[in-house]
Amino acid sequence: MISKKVTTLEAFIVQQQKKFPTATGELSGLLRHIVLAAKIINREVNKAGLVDILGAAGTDNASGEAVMKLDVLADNELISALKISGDCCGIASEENDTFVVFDNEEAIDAKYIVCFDPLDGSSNIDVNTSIGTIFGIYRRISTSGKCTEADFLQSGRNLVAAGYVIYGSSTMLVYTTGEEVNGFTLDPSIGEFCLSHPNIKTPENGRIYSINESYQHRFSEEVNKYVAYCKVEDKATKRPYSARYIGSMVADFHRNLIKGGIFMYPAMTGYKNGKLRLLFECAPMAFIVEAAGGKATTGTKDVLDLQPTELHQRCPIFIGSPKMVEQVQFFLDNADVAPGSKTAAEQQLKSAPVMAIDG
Ligand code: AHM
Ligand code: MG
Repeated sequence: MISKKVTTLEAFIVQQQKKFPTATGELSGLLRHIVLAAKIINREVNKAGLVDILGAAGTDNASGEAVMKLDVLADNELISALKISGDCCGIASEENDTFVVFDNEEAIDAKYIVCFDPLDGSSNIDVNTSIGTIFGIYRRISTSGKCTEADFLQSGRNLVAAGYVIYGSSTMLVYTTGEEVNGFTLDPSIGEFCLSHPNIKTPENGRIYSINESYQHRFSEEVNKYVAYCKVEDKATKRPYSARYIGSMVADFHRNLIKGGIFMYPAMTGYKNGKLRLLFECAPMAFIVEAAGGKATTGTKDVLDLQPTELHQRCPIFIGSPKMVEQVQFFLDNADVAPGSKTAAEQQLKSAPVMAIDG
């Protein structure tokens, strides 16, 4: 029995659309189809533990059906859902070398394109760790007909909407059109995403830093100094911070968004632009974090201001609570502060901006 008011995602989308009397419903239609694909991906992710019983990827399962790798399956589900939506003229995805044009009659002139990472962190599937789908929606630049590469090479500032789905202890969709960020939790018993985290604001400051520290010897001195700073004992700023790194960006980002923290994937030797992709991972997450009051920088500019020149472009990223991003920027901009040994880090603290910790 329903004992309190529940807002389903569907009802929420309708409410939002009513706020814009000139809205055509195309964006709402797109979101509905992304959500449909997400529910199917969720179902398959939940079954992943059975793969050992049913057969490994690339082989046949007990019923003789080919078992598809989950990231390929997720990619296919999103592509077909978006293609039939009729509201999207093409997509670019981390799984495909080039963009995919939808030239079916109902889609060819549609005004939106979507960039996505269908299953981020998919190396974690085997060990039951949270993974996610990340998406960003842009208005096309060309006016009609088949979409072109230029439609995809847009800076994050042009995003119309972005979101992610996290397949975790529960499945959640978090999305924004640039104003509020709202979170919806999937109730599997009714198959509906229900509003559970309205108007998410990320804490101004936090006590969590997320970075793959095993690459320390490849990071710049400035990045290492910030990491050293995070570990220094200091009551006033509630350090040391806690290190938390799952290796699944959606999961690390989601935790930090809610609790306050910073996620970093910097440039390093061998990866001059880091590992993560601008169009499929960094720009959508930057759009979400800014709408939630946070910040995202490459170290030299806001992630959202970076103009892509190729679909699979990577970029360094420092993203999360605004005061923490400002703090890492301080270290990145001041190469002359002493390196991060404990004594030197204590010296840096004197010259670093003073931070108020919110809890
Ligand atoms: P993927 O898109 O191939 O899954 O890779 C992206 C993932 C992110 O989710 C995560 O933050 C990062 O790779 C982890 O990389 P690393 O193992 O180098 O720390
Ligand atoms: Mg990825």
